[in-house]
Amino acid sequence: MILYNIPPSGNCHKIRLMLSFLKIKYENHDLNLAVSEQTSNEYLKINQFGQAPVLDDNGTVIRDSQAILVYLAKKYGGEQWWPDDSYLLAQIMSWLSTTANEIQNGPARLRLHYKFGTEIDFKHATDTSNKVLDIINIHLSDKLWLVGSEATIADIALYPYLALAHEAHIDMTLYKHIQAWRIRFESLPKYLAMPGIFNNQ
Ligand SMILES: N[C@@H](CCC(=O)N[C@@H](CS)C(=O)NCC(=O)O)C(=O)O
Repeated sequence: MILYNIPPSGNCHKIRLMLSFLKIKYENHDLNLAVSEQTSNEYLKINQFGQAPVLDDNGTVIRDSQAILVYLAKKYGGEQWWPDDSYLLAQIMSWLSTTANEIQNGPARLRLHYKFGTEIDFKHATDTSNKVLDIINIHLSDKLWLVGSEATIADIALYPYLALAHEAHIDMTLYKHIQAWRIRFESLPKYLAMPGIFNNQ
């Protein structure tokens, strides 16, 4: 199995976490952004969007962090990571959608701006971020995990950009239920950090 990876990417970190939780060994391929490897002809054959993460599981190639989480959960995860119950699965998928939309367009975009200098629609990113963080915080006020009684790929999908929110200049002390969830998540066996997560909390 090969993971096409960008080290500071929260999207890639979802997959690094999932592979660690599942104790799957893999070969890591860091994309060389300095030479725009992500837009090289060779890489565009792997992912025409020119993005990471991509997982190559013995010739089965999957792009998009949410899709890769689903693939790994279903193929290698068992009942905890891919529950049989339709409603549980639907709830997990709803949080994967939230990650791909509101988290990506809110906290992740703000981080892109502050950490990497990308120009963004600041008001839209801030409004999106405030709204989604409030919703998640209230959702977690009476729950240990986003869905059901154990960590699922919904938690993995949300974790990196919430844990990196200080790099987006977001004051996470406002969201105490997210902070408590974050500590629970970081106590899971085989949890893996990434640079930035434990700086300046
Ligand atoms: N929807 C995709 C988004 C992937 C994405 O935006 N990847 C970024 C890193 S976080 C990337 O590859 N950026 C390189 C570029 O766009 O040049 C996913 O969830 O995997």
